[in-house]
Amino acid sequence: MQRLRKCGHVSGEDIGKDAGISRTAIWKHINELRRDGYQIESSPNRGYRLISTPDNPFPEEIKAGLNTHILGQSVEFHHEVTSTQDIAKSVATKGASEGTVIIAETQTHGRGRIRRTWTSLPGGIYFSIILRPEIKPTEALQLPLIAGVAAAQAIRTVTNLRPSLKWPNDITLDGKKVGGILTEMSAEIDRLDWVIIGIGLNANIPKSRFPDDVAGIAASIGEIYGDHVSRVKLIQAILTRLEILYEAYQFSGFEDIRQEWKRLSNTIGAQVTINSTSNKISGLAIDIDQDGALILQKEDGAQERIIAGDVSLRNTTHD
Ligand code: BT5
Repeated sequence: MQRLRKCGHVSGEDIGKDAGISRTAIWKHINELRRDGYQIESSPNRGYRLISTPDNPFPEEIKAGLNTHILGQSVEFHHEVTSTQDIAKSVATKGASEGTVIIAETQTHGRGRIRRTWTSLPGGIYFSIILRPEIKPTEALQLPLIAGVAAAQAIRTVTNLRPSLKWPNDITLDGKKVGGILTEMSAEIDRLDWVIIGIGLNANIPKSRFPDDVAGIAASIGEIYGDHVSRVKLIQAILTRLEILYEAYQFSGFEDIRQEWKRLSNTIGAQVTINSTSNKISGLAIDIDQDGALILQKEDGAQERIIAGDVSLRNTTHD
């Protein structure tokens, strides 16, 4: 594949010599690539030529031109999984290195927080990243915010659209949810073993395909962009941004990212209602603190620190 990517025409014989395999084996491999969506021309005299690559998030595609040195050094792709979080957890438990990425074309049991369903139709982006940060478990709330900033910046780089972040883990465009982040971890009392950041983005999913319960709140990046959005480019851009932010975070802490999150957020300064499993409170979202918790000013003026829940924005179009 690398030979095909680099050269114009390359003969079966040359590829065979390089890879130490027969011309028949190469022919079979070329046909497999064609089945995966690679357009490869073949001519009897000149050999094979790569015409176009598919926009499937195959490891080959993600890694081609990816300038990271931790995230995405190891990439696993599956056509269908229960949840990329499940696979990532299983490989993290077996010692997979930091930065390992598990990607799937679809998920049968994609999940959100508190085991809610994440609709994972073909054309979307579903991936999980294994991190092993040297932070305290209490700081883990910062990680989905860091991933949110990376995703928002990446969407902007690839499409020029300007997504907003809704605390704690939604990525929105035009007030609709286009992506979500799920953080799961394994921790001891004072240290984290691994953290898995799961990112789901509605890249190219026609609105008509969303199930009824999601259709009213969700949107697809491609539809807002008005064109097909490259999933490969988006994933590469997220890995690149996330690595930069993650390294800065490990080196100098959360403060700069906290400020950037606030700039990208549609939550701070808004009247909100927070639904959690145990209660519902309303007020003005005034800040996120050093741990990533949301600071709410209630009507009586008292402040409350929120560490989990669903935010709905009141009196705005950003709900
Ligand atoms: C999230 O949870 O937003 C986190 C979603 C994380 C998904 C990724 S995909 C890769 C990795 N593998 C997984 O299994 N998960 C991660 P939460 O804030 O709890 O939001 C869930 C709610 O969002 C649902 O209850 C629906 O209301 C809504 N929802 C479900 N699917 C959606 C979609 N495709 N687009 C927009 N909203 C959706």
